[in-house]
Amino acid sequence: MDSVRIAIVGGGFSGLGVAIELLRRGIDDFVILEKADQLGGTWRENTYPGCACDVPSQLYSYSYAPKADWSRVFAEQPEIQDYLLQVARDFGVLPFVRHRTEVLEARWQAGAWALQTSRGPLQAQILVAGAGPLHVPKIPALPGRDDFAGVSFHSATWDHDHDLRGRRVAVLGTGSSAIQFVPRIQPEVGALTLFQRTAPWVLPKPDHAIGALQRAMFAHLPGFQRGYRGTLYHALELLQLAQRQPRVMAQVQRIGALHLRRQVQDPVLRRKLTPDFVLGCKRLLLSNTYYPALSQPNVEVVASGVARVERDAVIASDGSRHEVDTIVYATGFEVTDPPIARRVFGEDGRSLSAHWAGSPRAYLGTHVTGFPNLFFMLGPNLGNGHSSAMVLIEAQARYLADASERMAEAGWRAIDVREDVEARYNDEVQAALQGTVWNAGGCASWYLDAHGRNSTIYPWTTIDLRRRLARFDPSRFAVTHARRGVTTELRA
Ligand code: N01
Repeated sequence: MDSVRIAIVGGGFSGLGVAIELLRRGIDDFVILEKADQLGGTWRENTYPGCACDVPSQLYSYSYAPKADWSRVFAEQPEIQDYLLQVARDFGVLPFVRHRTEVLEARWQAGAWALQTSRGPLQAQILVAGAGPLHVPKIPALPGRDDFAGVSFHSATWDHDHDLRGRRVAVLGTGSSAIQFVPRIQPEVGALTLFQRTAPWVLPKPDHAIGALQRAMFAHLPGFQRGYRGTLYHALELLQLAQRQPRVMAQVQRIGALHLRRQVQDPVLRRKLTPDFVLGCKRLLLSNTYYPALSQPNVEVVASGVARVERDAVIASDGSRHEVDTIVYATGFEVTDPPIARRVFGEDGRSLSAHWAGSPRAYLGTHVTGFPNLFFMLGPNLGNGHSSAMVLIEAQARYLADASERMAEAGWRAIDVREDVEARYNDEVQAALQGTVWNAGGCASWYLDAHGRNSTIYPWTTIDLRRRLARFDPSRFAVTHARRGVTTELRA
């Protein structure tokens, strides 16, 4: 059977970051298994109008692959996708990518991962799950949804063949995706009905085109670019500290209230758009164009969830009926039961999904007891609402490469995080989340799982996480020696 040391599932920023780190250390016995015919992950998939990153591009890029000529402070999707592909080419990653290869199943068997892919079986010593936490679109199972006679699609699978000019469009949802595309489609549609179950906080977006002078400074003064990135990074870390304190966030919230007051003159609309939870409880939204778009005469905001769909209409939970010919579901992603968890089976034959039972947990967001040699990228409780995922990806990639080198040097076939270590770490995380704005800010968000447990947010700063991931510590694991096949615990 085809065999590699490391199989990386997914060719987004996570998978690419791991591949680059391995290559930088001279490790080339790995593959990236990518289901599509192009790398990119979320930035290949999400092409909705106005799709952009809400983290400044100078920070939303690999620290070792800075880009001097980002066109804006917050770059849009095509530019981010181009950057990702360029980095893959520059770092020589493409020969390691198996495109159109979907991982259907991965089982821990006889001391290795046995993978079934859409292109045949593969064995790997180490499995890296880099399929992304926000990957699979979530469309609510509304009664009558399938009877809708018009066109409907999710924001992450935008139907670009469907001309929206003059259409009567329903948009469901008011999260990061909706606030980006609503201002873009509003001028061209005939009528836009926005179903808002929860009014979000929206802050001003400090976005602008980057001028030639600043680009030249980034290009010719690497110290200036590093300083700019470092300043951004540390400023955002302060935001994380504030988010741990709902009282502090209630003060920051004044900026959101002022933004709403300035941009929406109509008192009725303003009341509808006023949130009833503490800012930060849901992901922070940034936009200068969202409120003005909602104030246009062709837009109606229905401050209600959706009860059902009919052939030609959406029926709101408040009973009102809205005739439409297009529905855009901006209703988020499957976060707590990602498909990869249903496809990975551990030591006892159970899937990761069954093991988690709707409440993901891991040690350092990376290791799960009973799933040896599995490394989860951006896994449980590694999310952060303030900084760049690239910071986490780089830290995890270095950690993983360290662990892999350590395993090879010591002749360990398998490492499995100790149950008590995983449990203690998760207790610590949950204790730190108590009283934070994510848990106690008075909202229902996708940060909380079906059991009401916060299984997505890392409660501390990314500086703290980088410290924890700086060194692979074998004393936290049961290790199995390759030759002797004996499993021991190297307790400190
Ligand atoms: O999804 P969401 P998203 N009836 O889950 C509503 C990242 N991202 O795609 O608030 C009616 O945030 C739901 O209502 P409520 C980012 O991490 C990043 O917008 O739960 N409405 C909510 O308004 C983000 O957090 C960028 O009451 C229903 C919306 O749908 C994550 O992706 C850009 C409903 C879902 O909001 C997800 O964002 C875009 C129902 N049955 C996205 N079910 C960047 O810039 C759900 N809703 C990096």
